[in-house]
Amino acid sequence: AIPLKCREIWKRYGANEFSDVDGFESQFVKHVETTLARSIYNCDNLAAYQATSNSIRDKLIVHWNKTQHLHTAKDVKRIYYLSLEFLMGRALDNALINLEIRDLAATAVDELGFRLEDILEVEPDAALGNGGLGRLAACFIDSLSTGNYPGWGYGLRYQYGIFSQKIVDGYQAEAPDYWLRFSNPWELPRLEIQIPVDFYGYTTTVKDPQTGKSKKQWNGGEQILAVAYDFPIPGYGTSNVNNLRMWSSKPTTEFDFQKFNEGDYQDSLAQQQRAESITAVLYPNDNFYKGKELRLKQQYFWVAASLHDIVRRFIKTKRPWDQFPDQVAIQLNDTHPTLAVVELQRILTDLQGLEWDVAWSIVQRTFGYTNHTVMAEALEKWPVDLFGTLLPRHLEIVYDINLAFLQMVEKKFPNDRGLLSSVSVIEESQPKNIRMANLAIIGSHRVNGVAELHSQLIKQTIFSDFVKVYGSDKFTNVTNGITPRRWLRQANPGLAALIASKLGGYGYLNDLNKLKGLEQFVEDPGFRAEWAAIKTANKTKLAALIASTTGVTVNPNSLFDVQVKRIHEYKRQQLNIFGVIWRYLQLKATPKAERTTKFVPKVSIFGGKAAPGYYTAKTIIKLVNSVGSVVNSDPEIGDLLKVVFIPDYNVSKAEVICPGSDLSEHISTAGTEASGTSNMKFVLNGGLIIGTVDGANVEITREVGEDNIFLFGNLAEDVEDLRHEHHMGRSHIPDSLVQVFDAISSGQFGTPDEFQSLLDGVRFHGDHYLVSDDFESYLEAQKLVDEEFRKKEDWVRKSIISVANMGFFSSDRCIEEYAENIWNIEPLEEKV
Ligand code: GLG
Repeated sequence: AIPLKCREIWKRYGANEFSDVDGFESQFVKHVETTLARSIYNCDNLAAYQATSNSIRDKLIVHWNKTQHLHTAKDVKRIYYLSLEFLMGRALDNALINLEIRDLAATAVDELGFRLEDILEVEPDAALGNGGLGRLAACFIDSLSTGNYPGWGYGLRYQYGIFSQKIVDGYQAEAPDYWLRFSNPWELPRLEIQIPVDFYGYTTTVKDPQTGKSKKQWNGGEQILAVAYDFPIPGYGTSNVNNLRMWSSKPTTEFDFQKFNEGDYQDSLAQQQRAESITAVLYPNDNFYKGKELRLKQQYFWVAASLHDIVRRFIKTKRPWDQFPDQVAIQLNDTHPTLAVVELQRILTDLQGLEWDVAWSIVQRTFGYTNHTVMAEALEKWPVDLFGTLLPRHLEIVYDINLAFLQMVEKKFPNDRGLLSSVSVIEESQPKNIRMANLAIIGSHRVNGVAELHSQLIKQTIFSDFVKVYGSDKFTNVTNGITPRRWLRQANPGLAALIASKLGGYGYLNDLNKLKGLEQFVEDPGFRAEWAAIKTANKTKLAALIASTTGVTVNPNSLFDVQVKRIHEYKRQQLNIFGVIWRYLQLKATPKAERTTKFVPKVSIFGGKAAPGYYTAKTIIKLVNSVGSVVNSDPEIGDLLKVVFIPDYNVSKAEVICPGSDLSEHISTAGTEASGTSNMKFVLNGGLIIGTVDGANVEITREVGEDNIFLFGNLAEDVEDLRHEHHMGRSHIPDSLVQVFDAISSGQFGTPDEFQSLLDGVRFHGDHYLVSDDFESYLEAQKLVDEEFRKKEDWVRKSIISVANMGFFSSDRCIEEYAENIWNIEPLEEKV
């Protein structure tokens, strides 16, 4: 500690954060001249972005320090959110908004000779996630800070985020996303925090010198260091700043000296590269599991480092182990961090010497598990051999956990072999697998789904046998949400400002139910006109994005119909594009004079990445682009229909796309989309939805009212029967869809061979996603959309009423529910 007599000076100079334009300017110039070693003569937009970010970051760090100090001093319970993905997007604009200094910064950079918009555009997306699951984690940590909850995120600092998508001749091509090309002002490298993580090796039994009892010990084979990088997470309307800690892998020794001395220079570096490869790249699969060893290595590396950190922090409090769950809550974002259950049990028994049962009770009280999908192909299962080679001691512990669990089940349900084999952590297959979801359920005190329907479905389908074992109280629901700071205020400043002008300021941004107050203005024509004008301005902005990324000019007066999300058969972009083809065929078949009275001019907008190895998804992208090139160049059609695929859909593009939609499509086969979160983003920005009765669409309908959403399609409860019908060969393909298929097969949209498998999936291979069953109903709903869109004033009314009723979908509400029902943590606000 610093001697008392020296502390005066510390106090005098400590924590001088700026609070006005002058203060910001002086920080900015200082950073340009010293941090960046540039000057007034060579300060470009990149340097201006970095100087701005560094200035803001300094401010955040001051608050970060205070918040962390407060939490430690008050010795409060913390929530640790473990997620292999944090799809953060850009940080600067968000920080300016949360700190409520956006106007100040805009003025200052303007006085310094820059435009804030240009500076913001320089920042690369932090794209450390695939889709909804990763973006949910990002919204949640924003809400944790905003709600003053003591909480940290733990993730991996991938050097390469999700690939960037190029469209070449209509096909997806992948390019690496090296987002750290320029130094990243939003991370604080904590190079002094280096946690050794072991892999491989073997286990032995040793005598504990203290107790004389024998115990298991893991002798690791390979050791790698986890280095901490901290990302301060500001809250809105609070000075609370939480931490997102991301681990980066590093070799224990820079290189192998012995090999070097023996003249083997190349090989001496091999180990270093091996170590660094662990956090090199994010796996680009969404809702799909692929059992790669490096992925398991990533998972253990991250979990071991994070738990080591959490346990170290707990030990400093000098509390007895039994109080661990009173101080620590850990949420497992999907099964990816399930090894944490095993690792904590190992730490408590092997390293801390606790009895098995005492340790296990601590483990169970600590963890909660969130399930994000019911689809079989997404559930993680690790082959026992691979697992045991990489983590020999953990495999033993998994077997012991499973044994104790199965004994409990056997006692409760004697002789129920079927039950035992379905709930067992070990799948008795060839080869044997470890079912991570089963382990996560057994190791947690609460399991939640992410929307009402989904949480019901997991109880009735994949986890029904666990309901039998534990009762249904262990299972709960927390419907997903989104942060209105990024998804309204940042993405749609015009609409956010209009709302603020009616609701008495921006207070609604962290009390989103206040939006309800907008309903009273629905019948105010002036208000509706302003509302509509903002939508048009946002569509104009989206049209500019479309022009610059696809070269296609679209008319902002057309109906903008958007489907942007990962490309996946269950999300049914194929249903959408088949519908577009149908529309095109209908247009062509209608006499010219009647076309404009029969059809609303429309732009069909697609976007989204396909996993690099997902052939069918890539075929869908190609079909969209092929249809686009035919339709867009058809002189007969003109503005009546345009079809575009916006390449490289990511968070910052979503911020332009969501505010610019009239209609967005959330049309998954009922029962397959756990929640969806972009549905919420679109409605919050005044767009309407066409959708199936699936995921959070159900609750959006409940909130905004049935008149304000276009629902269609079969219900989840009927899906199984329909699939059965298909398998019995009793498929019926409606005539409309036959016509679409014929058009494709005739070569109207390019070489039909490429699309054959897509059509055959529907015609001959069981139509697993029920495209044929829902097609007519989809066309009906689209027809209704056209009719409603013509009634301009009514459409605006629907838009306003919908936004007014979106309060429920704030991620602040989610975090409150988690805090109360699962984590048992309280907010704590730093008083300034
Ligand atoms: C999953 C699901 C989405 C869900 C998201 C967040 O597929 O339906 O909204 O998690 O819970 N992999 C995902 O994106």
